[in-house]
Amino acid sequence: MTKITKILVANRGEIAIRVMRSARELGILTVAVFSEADRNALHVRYADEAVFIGPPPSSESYLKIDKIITAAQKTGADAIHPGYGFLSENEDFAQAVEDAGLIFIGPSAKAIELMGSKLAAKAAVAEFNVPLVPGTAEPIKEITKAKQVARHVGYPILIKASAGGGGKGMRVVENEESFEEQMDRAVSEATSAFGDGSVFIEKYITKPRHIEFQIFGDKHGNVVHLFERECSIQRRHQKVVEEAPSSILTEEKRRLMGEAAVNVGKACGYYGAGTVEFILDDNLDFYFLEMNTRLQVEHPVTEEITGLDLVKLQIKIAEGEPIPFKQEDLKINGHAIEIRVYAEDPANNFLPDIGTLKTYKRPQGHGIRVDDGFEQGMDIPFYYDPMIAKLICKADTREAAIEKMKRAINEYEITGLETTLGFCKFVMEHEAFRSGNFDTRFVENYFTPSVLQATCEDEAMIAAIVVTHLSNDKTMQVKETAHHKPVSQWKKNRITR
Ligand code: MV4
Repeated sequence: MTKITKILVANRGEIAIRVMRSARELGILTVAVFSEADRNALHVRYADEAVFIGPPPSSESYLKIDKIITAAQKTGADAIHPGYGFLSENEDFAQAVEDAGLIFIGPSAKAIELMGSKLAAKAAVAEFNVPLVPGTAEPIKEITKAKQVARHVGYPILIKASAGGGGKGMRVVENEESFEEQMDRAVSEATSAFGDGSVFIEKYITKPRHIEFQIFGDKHGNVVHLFERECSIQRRHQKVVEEAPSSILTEEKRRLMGEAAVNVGKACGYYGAGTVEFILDDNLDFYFLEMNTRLQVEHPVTEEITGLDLVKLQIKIAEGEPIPFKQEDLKINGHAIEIRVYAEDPANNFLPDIGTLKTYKRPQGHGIRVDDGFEQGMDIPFYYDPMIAKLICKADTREAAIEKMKRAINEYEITGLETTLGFCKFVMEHEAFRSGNFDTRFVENYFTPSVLQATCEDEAMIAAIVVTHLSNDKTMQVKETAHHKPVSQWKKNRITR
């Protein structure tokens, strides 16, 4: 057992702050790293110490392994937490941290490497009775043999890059005639994108639901799961809404999937926090897809329904402590939903709309949590992911959590840039979401920018009506904006106070 006394957080924004908060509660000192673009960032101010690591592009700062390790050594940190993104799933980084005599707060470099190869991952878990999508378990070498497999599992099939993941390097093949052409493309794409042209085929599940299980392993061989997160509401592989628990799992299905998730962890000798991704077909049969070897953006919904602090758990495990509870001690408490608030314009193909947070007021009250890294007046830097915040609502039931989320969205005030708040409100109000009857095609099936315009016009109309009945300064501003720019200002001057 090694007590950690000082953690360097190799990340920025909300996740850096999230990690530092838990460290501080454990009496552990914190070190931030920052690029030129983040001199005034909140994670820098929050930390006990901060080290400058280079120019704004992440390739010259947050992705520089030696600069980060040097910063840890210089400040006397004894552990590094990678957050998510950046170096969090880089086995060379994990190894370099350990080689420098520091503790990597995450899994072993070996586990990261194994799960980074989709084929190696499938091979490893197959021996542990984890259901896999029908297809090939080895890289495709011969086209005739591959065609045989495809014919056997049935078209449409999906060609995936072994080194891909998160939807990168996938190709749907509708019939045998286009097989060869698509295969050639997939191989050359995988070669240029990942430096590894290995591809494999799977039956294409056409309307999958994406359900992932949070697992934790310790350094003593114990693995548990912390139930599931439903992440089917996504847009181009970017999650928009996540919730726990999933409304379609029965107790029995949850038990079976949880067991499979634990087996995935056991298959790779996993320790730390990990996420096992499954897809479910319309029979609700589930298949292992891949494993993410990091703490995920959406971890707060799991924290809300289990009452556990996942970052503290990560730190304890990194120190060598055994998991402090048994699987059967865990139970789901209530329902939690997270939405991601991005500085993107849903009316304009979700183009990043970076700029200054002219007004920034968070919603408050019982069951509402906001994880963010900004304050009013700050700029959203252009160099990084444009996520402004995660808004998490927790209540006794799914219905109550949805209603709470609607209130929270209405009370969130952000001006100066466009955000995905209105888009998330659209999801919360949609019948398919409310009924629980949706799959990963929700956004493409139901969303067009015109659904926002409708909301906007309604609000402009309501604004105009309110203004005719009231005449204080505040509502006068609403009137002006609503009248001059009714379309693009739809969420900037909400009057639902
Ligand atoms: C699939 C699939 C259908 N059939 N595999 C996308 C992300 C990557 N983790 C795997 N993905 C998929 N794999 C088979 N055999 C559909 C997807 C998929 C998807 C999966 C989860 C969440 C959203 C998705 C959106 C499009 C496609």
